[in-house]
Formats: sequence, C-alpha cells, structure tokens
Amino acid sequence: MNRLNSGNTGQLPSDVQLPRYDRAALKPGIVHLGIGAFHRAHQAYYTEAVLNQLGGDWGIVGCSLRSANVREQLAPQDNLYTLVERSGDGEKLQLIGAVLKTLVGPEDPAALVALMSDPAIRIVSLTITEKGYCHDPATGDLNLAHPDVIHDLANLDRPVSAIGYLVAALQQRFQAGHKSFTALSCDNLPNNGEVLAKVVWQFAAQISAELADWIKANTAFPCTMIDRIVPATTDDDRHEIEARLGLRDEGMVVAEPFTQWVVEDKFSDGRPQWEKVGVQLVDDVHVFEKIKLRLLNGSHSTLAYTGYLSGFSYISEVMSEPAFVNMIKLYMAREAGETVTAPDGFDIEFYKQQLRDRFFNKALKHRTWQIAMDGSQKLPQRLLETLREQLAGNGHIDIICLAVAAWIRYVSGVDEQGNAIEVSDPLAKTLRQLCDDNAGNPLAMVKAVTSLSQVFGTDLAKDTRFIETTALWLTRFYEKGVLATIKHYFA
Ligand code: CS2
Repeated sequence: MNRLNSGNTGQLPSDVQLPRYDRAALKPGIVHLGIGAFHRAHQAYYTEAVLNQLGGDWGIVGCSLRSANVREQLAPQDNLYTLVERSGDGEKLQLIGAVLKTLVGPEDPAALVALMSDPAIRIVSLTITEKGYCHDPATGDLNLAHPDVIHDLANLDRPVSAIGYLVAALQQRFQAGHKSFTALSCDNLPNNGEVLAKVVWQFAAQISAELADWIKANTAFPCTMIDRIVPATTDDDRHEIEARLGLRDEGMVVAEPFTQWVVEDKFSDGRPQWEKVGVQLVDDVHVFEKIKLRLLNGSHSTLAYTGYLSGFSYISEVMSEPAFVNMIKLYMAREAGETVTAPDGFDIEFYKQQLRDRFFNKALKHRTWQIAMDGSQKLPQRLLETLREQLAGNGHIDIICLAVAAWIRYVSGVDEQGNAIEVSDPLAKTLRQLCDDNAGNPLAMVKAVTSLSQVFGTDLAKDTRFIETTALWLTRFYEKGVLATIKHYFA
C-alpha cells in the first residue's frame, strides 16, 4: 500500500478533512520537544485550527530526544498525519499539516541547539512527561545528581536532556543578543511553567549567574492545563485506517473528541491566535489545572492500578464494572472534590459526569498499563497533594490510600496470577526491591515504599493514619484480591 504523502492527499476519501491553507507558506516558528502522540493530537491540532481558520505561517518542527520512531513515521510522509477522533458516535478523520519537519536530537544535538537559537523560533513547547524535567517531584528542584544533568553541564554543546537543550539555546541567544523564546510546558504537572522555569534557572545558574538572570528577565514560562485522552497508537489502528484512507499512515494518532487547553497568556515574542480556536488564554491557570489533575488524572491512576490488577486491559472495561464507577464517584465527590474550588460559572458536577463518560468511551482502547506508567512521577501531583490537604483537615483519605496501596501492589512486579508485571517507571528497580525485601508484610511494604522521599516527601511516611489505612487496603488486596475487594467495599 502506498504511503501517505503530500503528493497523494488528493486520493483520500472526501470525508477526511484536509488542510485549508498553503503548507508551502509555513515557516518554523515553534519547536516542540517530545513529538509524541499527545502533542500531535493536542497542541498541533490547535495550531492546525489557527492555520485553517486564520491562515498565517506558524509551522512546527517536532523533535524527539530519545528515539527516531516518530521521525521514521512522519518524514517519509512529508510530516503529514491523520488525527482520528473516536467516540460512540463514530470517527472523524483530519489530516494535520502543521508539522513541517521532525528531528532526532541525539543524531545531531548541535543542529537542534542551533535551530532553537534561531530568533525565528518564537516558542519552544514541551511534552517530555513528568520524568523529563530532571526534577525531584517532591520539591521541584533540579536533580543535580541526574545523569543527564551531569552530562549536559559538562557537554552543553551536545545536550541529552530537554533542560540542557533549552539552556544551550538560551545561552546562544543571550550571547548573540537575540530575543528569547517562550518555553511552553504542556505536561501534566501542577504549575508546569513554574516547574520548568525553576529547573532551567537552576541549571543555568550552574553555568553563570548572568545567564540565569538574563533568562529570568527575558524568557516567559507560561503555565498551561492540557487535556485530551490520546491512547498510544496500535498496529491495529494503523491497519484499520490504512483500509479507510487507501494509504498507509504510520504517524496517525487516535483521540477522544473532547479537548481543552488553558494557557497563561504570557509570551516573550508572540504566539498563534489560539484563542480564536477555543483555547482559553487566562491570567491564572492554577484553578483549572488543580481540578483536572485531581479529578481526571487522580481518577485515572486509581482506575489504572486497580483495573490492571483486576485483569482489565482498558479503562473503558474498568468503567464497565459498577463497583469501580461507585469508587470513582465517591473519590470525585469526597477525597478530590472536597479539595478543589470551581471557578465562577463552572459546573463541576457536570464536569465530573463528563469525565466518567469520557473514561467509559469504548471506542478508545486506552490501556490501564499505559496510564500506570511512571507512577513515581505522577502520584505526587495526582494523589499525594490531595492527601496532604485532606490529612491537614482530618478529611477523607480512604480512596487515596486505596490507590497508593494498589500502586504498591502493582510495582511489586507480580500480578495475582503470579505473572510478571512490566512496570515502566524510573524507580522500578528500587520499588521492586523494597517490595521483595518486605514480601508478606503489607505494613512493612507500605513503610518501605513511602520512605522514598523523592515521591512521598518526608512528611507522609510519618503520618500514622495514612500508613495504617494504606496497609489495611494492601492487606485486603493480598488476602482477597483487588477485584473482590473493590466489589466488596464499593458494590
Ligand atoms: C493519563 C493522561 O497516561 C496517563 O497518565 O492519565 O495521559 C491522561 O490521558 C491525560 O492527562 C488526559 O488529558
């Protein structure tokens, strides 16, 4: 089957939405670090909408800092790809043309630094996942012991980390007297722009106080809240869409219809008119991100660990079991719901129901395993901040403890049938060892795992109520199994 490219889009089915602008008029204005499926279905989707609706020349250069997979998927297709929206109402296909080029950092780090140093690049956006910030999740500080940070401080001409690339490019702009770019974090972190700013400043300060000061004075780090459920693309997806398009599209992405982007309107050198296509440009993102991280992502992680251990592959399958729906409704009403305040005019009860409907979307095969990845980097902002607030107010913590217990059961690396769990987490080995060293003793396992200050800080391990409640759930999980436990307590 022929590969999709700019020469054969004319043979695509008529119901595939094509770019309504001249791609040849686009110029690189945005460099995106981490051009995975989420960027292609979210930020690139919004920039595409600006180009379709208003024209202009904002083009994206997508960069991978690890593997060449995405470049191999997109470059042979002139960087065109299909966005497939799936829901119970069927699917909608759109061809996205906003990505002009894809680079692989490790193949030529200097070239990527040079591109990011070019004043024509006005925004550097990032989806590098929580672990890409090289920070201590509990404090937000740059982890100076991180191997990538150690490497980049000694080899800033050929960085390996996103932070290294940012500072190397900013240093070149500073030395050349160029304007700075806006560094736009699009990751699921509270105060993501502030987290990014802190690690960039701390990294730059290791080089020179003058550089750090220049960055502070000239580089905007807006906070954002990003939301769209985008499961990893599977080979089945590619085969289905190949039959649908009549062309092979290796770079396609699948997403739900729902999408939301809230951005702090703070830019160093302009931006696309995203507000014209539904992006919310606001002064303060924090209230939106807190609601989303706690109600959506906290629920997601809870469902992912309990669902995976109950034998469910997809979130929609977990939501087909009433006991899990009851558990999440209670979590949204109590543990998380009591700690968030909705902005004026925001119908939070509708938002919660909409979240549960989104989780239930059977057209999306969103794997519990995918959401379960990197729990050591995700739990702090999704569940543990909520836990702290509830503990301080002597409030509801039960389902958060249940979720932490399920995570500990998960990172033990062995499921209830004795099969290995492929735990993908920067701390996987450490977590596995802590569980093995305390096997058979749930309370000891909880104490050992919660002693990891980079995840739990230094306070939570000392909280008897948290430790004992979590150990009680872990004991139940080992004695009865996760599914039976959830059914027993939440039927
Ligand atoms: C998910 C998120 O994989 C995960 O951890 O919880 O990617 C989630 O799908 C998005 O944040 C939804 O906006």
